[in-house]
Amino acid sequence: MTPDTARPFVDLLPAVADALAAGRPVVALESTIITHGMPYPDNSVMAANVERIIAEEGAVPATIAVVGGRIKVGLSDGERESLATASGAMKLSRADLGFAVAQGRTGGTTVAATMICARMAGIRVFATGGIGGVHKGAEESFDISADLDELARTPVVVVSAGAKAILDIEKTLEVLETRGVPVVALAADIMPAFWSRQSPYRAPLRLERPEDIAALFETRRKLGLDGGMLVANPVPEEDEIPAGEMARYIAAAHRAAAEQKIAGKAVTPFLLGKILELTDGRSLKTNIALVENNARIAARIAKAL
Ligand code: PSU
Ligand code: MN
Repeated sequence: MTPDTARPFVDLLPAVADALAAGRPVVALESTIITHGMPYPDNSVMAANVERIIAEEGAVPATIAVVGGRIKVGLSDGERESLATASGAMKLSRADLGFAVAQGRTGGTTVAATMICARMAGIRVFATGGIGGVHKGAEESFDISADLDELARTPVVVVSAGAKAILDIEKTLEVLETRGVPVVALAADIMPAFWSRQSPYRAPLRLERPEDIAALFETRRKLGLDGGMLVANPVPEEDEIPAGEMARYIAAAHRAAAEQKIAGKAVTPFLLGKILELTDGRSLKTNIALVENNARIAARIAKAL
């Protein structure tokens, strides 16, 4: 639950405040993908395009970030651009959100922190690229993203292209099941793998339309089942990089991370950057396409709610 004492730390963009007050659909967007997930200027172009797509679908976009200690729900064009070029922005998850607010810092919010802030504002749908999850070798490193715990506790629908394929998707699905998080593939039987339409694993649940996702969310609320839901929306065919091909780049990126002893929150940004290099920018094009595709579906779910 969000206490009322959180309100003074949150700035709602006027368009977002109006939409929420009028009960019109709003879609939250994360910002770690802007500060740590993509290089400039692609991050800036992506962030603007995703907002435009949501608006074209008839919903109001709310990109979430912490700027100078203020929790921003909805960024102006200027604020979004500053964040895209900010050096030294923090990567904020549940563990560091309060620190950034208390210390007046600036940072991109991960899936976990964006869910928390979306809930504070009363937003129920959120679009991202891929969630964090159980890293390969987690049995040694204990590296499991806080995104999974947040999905278990915070009632927000997260639309993704699955878990990033740099992760151990099988273990990620296991943890989500243990924590009681419904994982629903949209019109697919197989769990997507971020850059690729298919992973080797079946999706736990399948629904055909955004309206069905909205109905499931509402049913879970009425049943008193708390926590969020993960929607796995496969990247469009024309934009995908087949899983067999990605496997080579992912393995090479993991070798580089091990050689350079990359650990903790640096792991995900390092691997994404390495894969971008190894694919000559192709992974970035796919990443942008899948975020846009998720934004479109998230807007439709928000409209149906
Ligand atoms: N999706 C993307 N690019 C990203 C991320 C997701 O397409 O950069 C970010 C998200 O913010 C996610 C975070 O919450 O990576 C996961 O980081 P970690 O594995 O350290 O929890
Ligand atoms: Mn981690």
